[in-house]
Amino acid sequence: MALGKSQLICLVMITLCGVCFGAVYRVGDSSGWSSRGLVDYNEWASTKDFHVGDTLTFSYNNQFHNVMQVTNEDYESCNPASPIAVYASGSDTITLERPDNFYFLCGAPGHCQAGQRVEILATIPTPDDSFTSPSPTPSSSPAEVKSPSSALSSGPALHFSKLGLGVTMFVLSTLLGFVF
Ligand SMILES: [Cu+2]
Repeated sequence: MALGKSQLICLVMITLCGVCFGAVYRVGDSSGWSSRGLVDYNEWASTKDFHVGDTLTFSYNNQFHNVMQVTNEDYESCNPASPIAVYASGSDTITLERPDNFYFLCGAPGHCQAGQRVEILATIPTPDDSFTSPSPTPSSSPAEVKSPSSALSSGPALHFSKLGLGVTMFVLSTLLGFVF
């Protein structure tokens, strides 16, 4: 084996980086974040499989709407008075940083009641789950090109997480073989 230990560690880091790239979800897809009843956001969410590291993008006109992360209780009662976090840029990207239930609503009067709220359950990704994730956005592709797994497959990006994990396991076991 021509590779030194440091090179192997490097490989592991690069591979782990690839695994950490999450999917990006635009809330409501083309309708964005709206109170017009165009989207049932919880129905939208139920068709997705959210994982830690994924990001949500809320797109909306910030003259009329905002995004508040709230507690379960405030979500159920549409209470915007004590949010955990408030976003109001009109294009907010929120990363799901831990496995948990996340609750979002629009704080404008009446909007939450009209259905502008969503509950997101983020789980820890498993290799099998990554097959159902949508492709990462183009911006995450360059890192993929540098990854060791790209030599193994020119397939769609959505297979990358699984490949990355597999390669990581392989490299880790090789590393362990060197050490012990
Ligand atoms: Cu609103």
